[in-house]
Amino acid sequence: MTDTASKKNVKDTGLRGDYAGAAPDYSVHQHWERYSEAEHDLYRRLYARQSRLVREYACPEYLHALHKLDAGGGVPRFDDVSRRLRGTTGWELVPVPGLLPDHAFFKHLANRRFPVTVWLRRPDEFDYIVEPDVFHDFFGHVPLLLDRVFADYLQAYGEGGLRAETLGAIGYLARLYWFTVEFGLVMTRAGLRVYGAGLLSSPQELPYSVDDPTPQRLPFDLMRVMRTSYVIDRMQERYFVIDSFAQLFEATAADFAPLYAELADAA
Ligand code: HBI
Ligand code: FE
Repeated sequence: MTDTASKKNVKDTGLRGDYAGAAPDYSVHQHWERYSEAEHDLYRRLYARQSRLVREYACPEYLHALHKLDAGGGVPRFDDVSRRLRGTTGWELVPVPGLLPDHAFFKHLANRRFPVTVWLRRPDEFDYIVEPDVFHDFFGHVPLLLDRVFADYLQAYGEGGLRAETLGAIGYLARLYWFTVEFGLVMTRAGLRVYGAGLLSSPQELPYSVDDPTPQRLPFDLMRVMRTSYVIDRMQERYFVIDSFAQLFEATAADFAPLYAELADAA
């Protein structure tokens, strides 16, 4: 979700989660029984509002998966959902305290494990939160783990991230994540739709990203995406539009080493 985690050791970045008790892979226990009724109610209200909005703006694959998951009755039990995911695309959820250092994050994705933050925002953060909480991670990211092509892309992305580390090219791949997994748009027969989690979980930016004339909407181009910087704490000034998840998956098939070299020369 942000490159803060990749810059410094997350234990001292002032992030909200409790990293002290995390395992070496940054996993923690979800302790689902510890969520209060007030937290389940806040989650239900976030889910009710957002699931009305996504009907109009989300891509069909996301809507189909959200319906299948049917996880709007409160904060979901990650173990239950992992069982569902393992049986379809082989993914599972890993409870984490929040943003992870890049290596840990990529390692999980490369092994079909999606890190999901365990804490929920406060009521006064109902409309906006800068760090990913359980609502952003679950409502935004988890449903598309049920889509075979997207799920394959995400694993390929994780493997690419581990390779990028050895080439000092994390920043370029963080941009690819940002402009696809977090803020990606897709052109469908019915028009422009959203698949990016940062948009799907945002009440303001979801309609804005499709309806507002202000932001640029550019055709997905791998090199252009990796050359484009982004801001994390306000609405995006540009979005990239893919034709299909297959297009995304194919984009990761290339060997990125020469691309990184070209980007570094141009920088
Ligand atoms: N950690 N939990 C979590 N979730 C993310 O989306 C995430 C992260 N760490 C790093 C990160 N995203 C991005 O910087 C990577 O794309 C590089
Ligand atoms: Fe995210």
